[in-house]
Amino acid sequence: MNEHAGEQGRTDDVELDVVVVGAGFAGLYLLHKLRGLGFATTVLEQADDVGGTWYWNRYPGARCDIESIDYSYSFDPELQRTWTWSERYATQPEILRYLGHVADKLDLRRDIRFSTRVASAAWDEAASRWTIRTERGDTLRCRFYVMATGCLSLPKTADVPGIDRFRGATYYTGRWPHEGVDFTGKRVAVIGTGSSGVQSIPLIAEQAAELTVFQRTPNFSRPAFNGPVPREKKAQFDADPAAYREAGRWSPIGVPSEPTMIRTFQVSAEERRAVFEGAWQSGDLLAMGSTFADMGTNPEANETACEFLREKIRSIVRDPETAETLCPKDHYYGTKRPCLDTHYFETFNRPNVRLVDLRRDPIQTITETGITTTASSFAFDAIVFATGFDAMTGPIVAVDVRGHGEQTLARRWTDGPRTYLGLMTTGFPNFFMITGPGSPSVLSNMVVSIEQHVDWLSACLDHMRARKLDVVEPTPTAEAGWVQHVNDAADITLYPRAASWYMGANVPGKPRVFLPYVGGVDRYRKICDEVVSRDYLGFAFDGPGGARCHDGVVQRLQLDVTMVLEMIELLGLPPIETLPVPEARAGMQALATGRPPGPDVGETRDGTLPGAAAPLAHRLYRPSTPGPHPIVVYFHGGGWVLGDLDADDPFCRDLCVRANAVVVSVDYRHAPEARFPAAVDDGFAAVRWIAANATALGGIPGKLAVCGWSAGGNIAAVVCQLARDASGPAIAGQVLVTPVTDSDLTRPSYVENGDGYILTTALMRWFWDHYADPSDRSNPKASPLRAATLSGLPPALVLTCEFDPLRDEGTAYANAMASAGVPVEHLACRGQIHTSLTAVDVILSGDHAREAMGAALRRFFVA
Ligand code: N01
Repeated sequence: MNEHAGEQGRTDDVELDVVVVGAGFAGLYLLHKLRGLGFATTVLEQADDVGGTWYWNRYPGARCDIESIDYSYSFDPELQRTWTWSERYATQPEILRYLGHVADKLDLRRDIRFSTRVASAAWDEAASRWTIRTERGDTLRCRFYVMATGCLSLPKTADVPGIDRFRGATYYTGRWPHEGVDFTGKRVAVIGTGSSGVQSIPLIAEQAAELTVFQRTPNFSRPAFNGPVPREKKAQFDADPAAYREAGRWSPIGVPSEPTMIRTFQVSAEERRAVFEGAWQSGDLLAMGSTFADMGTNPEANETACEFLREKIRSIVRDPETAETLCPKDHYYGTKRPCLDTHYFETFNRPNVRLVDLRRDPIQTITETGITTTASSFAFDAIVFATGFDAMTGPIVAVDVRGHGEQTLARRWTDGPRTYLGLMTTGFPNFFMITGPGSPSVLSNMVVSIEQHVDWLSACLDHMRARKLDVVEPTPTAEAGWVQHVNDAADITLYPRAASWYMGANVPGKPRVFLPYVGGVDRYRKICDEVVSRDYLGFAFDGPGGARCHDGVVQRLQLDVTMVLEMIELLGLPPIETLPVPEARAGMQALATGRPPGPDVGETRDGTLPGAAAPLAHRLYRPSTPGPHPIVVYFHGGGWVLGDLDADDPFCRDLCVRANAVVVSVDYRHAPEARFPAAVDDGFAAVRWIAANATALGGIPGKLAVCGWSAGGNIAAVVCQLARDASGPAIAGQVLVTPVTDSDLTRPSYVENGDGYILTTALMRWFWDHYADPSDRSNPKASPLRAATLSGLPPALVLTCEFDPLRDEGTAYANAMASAGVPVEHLACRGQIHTSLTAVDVILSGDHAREAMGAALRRFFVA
């Protein structure tokens, strides 16, 4: 098998184009692809055969948990036609046979050096080459070095004391003996209840005399209902394999699916149960997390799924105490990798199986004869470690990789991995990773993600060759932008809350960083394609063809903002400013239906109050905490033309809860029916009346602040100036959310963001035209930035958004107030658009801004 076995310590004369490490799913396809493009490529593989993870993980019960039809290559239609999976979820031996078959069919073995482990890789700056040294003493020189080493390939060092003392047999699920293990008549311990433990425990229990499972963290698991490939799925695939594969490539997980838009609490408890039961019965790993749109982001929603799954465990496991110990309670569903099993929980009903809860009774030490916990001592003939892997970064930094200036990758990633697209890292030219940290990888069907990376990388090398470019490296700007985006995207989910291997939490001392990219395979693919179409944005090339670099950040919007913009685009709505006003108003109302309602408050009450010319409608929101409360007078957005009491209702609820204040939302008169200065005059009249009637409203006299969004922010700002000039009423503070402060539509933020982010320059012009005559627009009551002085105004929180035409005037107002001596906090919200901050439970990445508003208001009221 290993044609180089007898040639240890050789130095290759041939300069290779590419050296690939690893002959699993990734390395095999990469070799095939690069060879097809005419690149001289060698694969180095530490095992003595192909297979990667499927070579090593031979423990009983090992099988895939993405259906085999999906968990297989798509690049070769003939392979697809001629290979038939025998089961829905193929066993490890069958997957290994498949990879062996692929290697034979494509004649790959001749370019793979087996039993060859890479010891070091160093970038030779002068020659623009990598020098690879193997533990056998071989030296190879190549232009490109690719680690296709897998995300879960380096078993974690077993951090259990006394491990070397044990005189019985020890096994690691990730390094299982090829000849198999016979546990018949043996007393066996299994440590670990992740996927490997969950798959192997039922089979070990069937064989062993006694099995003791040592569980530190219970895991969510559902039955796989394995069997023949489901007829419906096969029919769907066979009908049009190419279309089926394409649907997988453009799906969030890499498996064809129809994501739901329905949120958990939009349906009744009974309906919810039925949906969860359907997911349970499906035997599909991805089904539970896809039941409702907010499973991955809303803790209360996720908890309903967790409780459903716990009830299932309680219904299967007969001993109530054991059942309770097996119920996961310290993490949300999906935040640690869930499992699919075959009779896992049933196994704990067997008389020869017992469960030790390490949270209650931790291991003190492994002894010569067994395991001693704080409460008991157990004797064993064998111990199985199903303790997992140093995931994603482990296999990469395990090799001594040195880039520019001899810097090692391990040192560069001391605080966590930094990559551009999970493909490359700065300082390490011509060094690529397949499914590296910062790519969807382990959150997806790995084979689909592998194929995408291999295709992208091969196209990149081809592009370089065609343009006589020798060296490629990501720019620091592009990498920093991507790292930021990966973290921002994770932060809107529940993932970072769990101590999982996704977070590096399973390896002592490893930095806690969320490792994969949560944006989905489809979005990620789109981003990678965009990078190419923008002349390899963020990559710097050099070579005889010249130096070239289109520097920049590919994904600057927050992930959820992008998703909302895409959804709006799908609706294909006409631009608001092309509509007659009544239609524009009706359109805005229609858009608001079906959005999340915002949090519950103690009470809402609609009424009227005196305006400048006529009574105004208002809605009062009262917190559920005992009053009286301070009062926030709120002015909705809508360019003085659109909007009503319902328009910002979820935002008012959110403000009420976060500030623990009564919020009075005032529906001022709108243009064009009532033009400038009707809206601000109404705003001031309302504030005066509310201040005078604070006690009757359940408020605390003297504790009143104003808040407004967009045109409502304009009203709030003007009201503060009018109150100052009229010597009352006293306003404790102002929260101006992306406010209109000036009528100048030529600032850079208008130029940069005037189109494509919902509030456009054209729409803003339409608003101004409806609201105020040109001659009135420089009046400080229309453009508060132009006031003679801004001193003496109440303390302010001004929020601006990066992709908002109004960004610069908001910033200017914050700066001008600060210069005039007003205490000002300015929160510039990265990656957000004009409509982000009021979109409660829709733009979750705006939560920190809403929290800042609540905190500022609470501060104003204390002062
Ligand atoms: O590893 P894991 P795995 N003392 O890290 C426990 C993929 N995979 O090999 O959670 C006591 O999930 C640890 O406890 P805790 C899949 O992506 C797929 O099972 O850290 N216990 C945990 O229970 C999977 O997620 C398949 O508190 C210790 C367990 O060991 C990933 O590989 C099959 C301990 C480790 O679970 C890893 O799965 C198998 C200690 N010192 C794997 N150290 C398929 O089905 C660790 N543990 C495709």
